[in-house]
Amino acid sequence: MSIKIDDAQFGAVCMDNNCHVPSIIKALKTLMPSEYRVRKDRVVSRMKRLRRLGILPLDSGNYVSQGEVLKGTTTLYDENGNIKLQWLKTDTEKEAILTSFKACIENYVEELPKFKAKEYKQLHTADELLAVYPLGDPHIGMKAYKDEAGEDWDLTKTQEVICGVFDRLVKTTPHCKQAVIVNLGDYFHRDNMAGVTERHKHKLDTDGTYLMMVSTGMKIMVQMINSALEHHEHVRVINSLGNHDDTGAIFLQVALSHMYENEPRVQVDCANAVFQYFQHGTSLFGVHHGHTVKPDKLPLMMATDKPKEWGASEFRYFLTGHEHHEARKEYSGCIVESFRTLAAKDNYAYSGGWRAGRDSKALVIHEEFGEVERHTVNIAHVLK
Ligand SMILES: [Mn+2]
Repeated sequence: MSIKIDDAQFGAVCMDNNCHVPSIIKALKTLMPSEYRVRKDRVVSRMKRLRRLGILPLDSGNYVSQGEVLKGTTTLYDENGNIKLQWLKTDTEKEAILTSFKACIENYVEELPKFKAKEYKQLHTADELLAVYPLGDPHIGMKAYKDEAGEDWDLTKTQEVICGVFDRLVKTTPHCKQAVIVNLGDYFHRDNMAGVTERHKHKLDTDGTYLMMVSTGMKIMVQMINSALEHHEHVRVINSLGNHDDTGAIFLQVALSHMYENEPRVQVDCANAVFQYFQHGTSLFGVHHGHTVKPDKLPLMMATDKPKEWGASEFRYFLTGHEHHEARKEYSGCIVESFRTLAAKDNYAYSGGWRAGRDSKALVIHEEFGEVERHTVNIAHVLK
């Protein structure tokens, strides 16, 4: 880094040395560190510039007035060579241009609308808002290898990513009094010691033992609930049954409900059903993993399952997972949405050509107006 001396400091040195160039050079050499190179031509040209700016006096001791542009000087010397008189010639044309610019700018400012101060009014109070955190197919316990699936993925990485994304989502979501963590199913990747799918017995790519998977899954869920409790007064937890964790999801529900038994701020739903519902003001939500009913059937199913709630609600949403990609379709009376997963692609998904992006969302629901905003945290944000 080059060492510099600013105009004010340089001007002070000049004044201290009566604008005598050899003395200024000597002073600068003493004042500045040894790396600073003092050159006579630069000192002289800088003094000239500071005289034009009115920072340093001219030979006569006169200063150039601010706003005037120095064009030249006429000097009268006495018989001993001392200055008797000095006339400053300023450029009136340039002065006129500067004056007109100034007037022009002032004119523009005057023409711009001037707004009256407005009192700050919060649009929604926290009491009216619910934060919904849908967790798309976490697949905890899945293993992927970079060589065959494009990315290394294991229990450690899963924990790091899910907790990191969730923490960021909670912190960026507005202050909502209530929150619902909605596990959309396939929270756990496998549902048995053998590590095969229950229905078709396909061999799954798994990381660690069954115990290690359950232990990591519990740690992640507890971390998310505790993180949500720091930001929301009340946290509800809904766990959907997925095709990868038909029994694991039930164990998860029961274990969590016992763990938070003495915490009135946490409610854990226990339901041995693939459809679950919750309400917030005029909004009705359905939750379904997506493995037993297609999206287009869900709205009418909601109306049949919950006729009173359907009638009393104005906004209806069905949250699903299973597909691992983003899809949102509005049907008559209900929007069905599937959410992305944060999990990497295993060899099966990679080889099958699935290439969906990975992120997690928080939906903000107003008790009267339904969804009013949503926040997204892209996986790239926490992998950086
Ligand atoms: Mn899945």
